[in-house]
Amino acid sequence: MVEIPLVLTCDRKYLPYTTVCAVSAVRKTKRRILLYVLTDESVTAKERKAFLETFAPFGNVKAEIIDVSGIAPFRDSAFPQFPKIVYYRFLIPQLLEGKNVEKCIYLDSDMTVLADIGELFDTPLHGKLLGVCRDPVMAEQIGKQKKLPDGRTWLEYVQSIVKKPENYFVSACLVLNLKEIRARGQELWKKAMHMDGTNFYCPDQDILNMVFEDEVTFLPTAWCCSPPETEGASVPEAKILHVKMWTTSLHPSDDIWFRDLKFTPYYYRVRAEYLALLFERSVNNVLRPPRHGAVKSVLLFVWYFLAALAARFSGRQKR
Ligand SMILES: [Mn+2]
Repeated sequence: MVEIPLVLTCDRKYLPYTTVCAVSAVRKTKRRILLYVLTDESVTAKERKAFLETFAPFGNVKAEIIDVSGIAPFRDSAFPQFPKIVYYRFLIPQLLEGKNVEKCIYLDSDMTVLADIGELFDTPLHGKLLGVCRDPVMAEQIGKQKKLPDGRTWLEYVQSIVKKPENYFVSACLVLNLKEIRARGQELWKKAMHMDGTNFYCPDQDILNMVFEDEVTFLPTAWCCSPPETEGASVPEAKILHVKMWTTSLHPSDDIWFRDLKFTPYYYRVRAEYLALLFERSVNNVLRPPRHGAVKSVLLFVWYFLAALAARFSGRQKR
């Protein structure tokens, strides 16, 4: 197959970030991408139009929005970082059924594609239902012997999900073998769809691990890299980054993400929100010394911030 079906999911809040993720894939991939975005009633008609128009200048993509409102029976998780959209990926086999698609890539919206996803798409799946990457974040948490709020270690938790904790995979980057899922994976898929993720720490991811543990083939971890936030911690071999770049201030790779953002209608909005976030964090850091009250701290901060801006724009201080 020459064309590469790529599926993303979002609601209104995630739409700008989903758009950046899609743009990053389109810009780095030579072959034509069939882009399917699964979304719900929260995204307005105007926003849908703007989304589709974003991809018009690119010659190698055909974008389509698939509305899942009404067919998505999912509930928000107990944890606010997991809204119900995390389950929309479970709808992919059903929604692509009539589209003659034998295989597709699914990516989380908080990803940035750095390499041609044709290579990911062509990786052999050896008859398994899913291509996945081992979860580097979970491995790190297990290594640090971090504990969960319920007192269990992460290792104990993962052992309650899968037989082999070292094979626990991340659900952010999946290659779905739709042909094989249709042929013999329907029951497993139905099982996953109807499981209640409310009490899992990583709802959709834990469910996929539980159900498909014996039905995955492992892809190189370069396709799902979660570099630490510390400065200088870029991952040179990374082909896809998995970082919420819009909340991760001064990440070494944020310039890559902002470059892709420029191709979307959200550039100024997201840039402004990012600056406000940096400002808030800086103010909070200023407020830390106990000798100053909040008002004095903010005034001092604003004073020095304006002075620094003036110095930069007058050319007296360039980095
Ligand atoms: Mn993610």
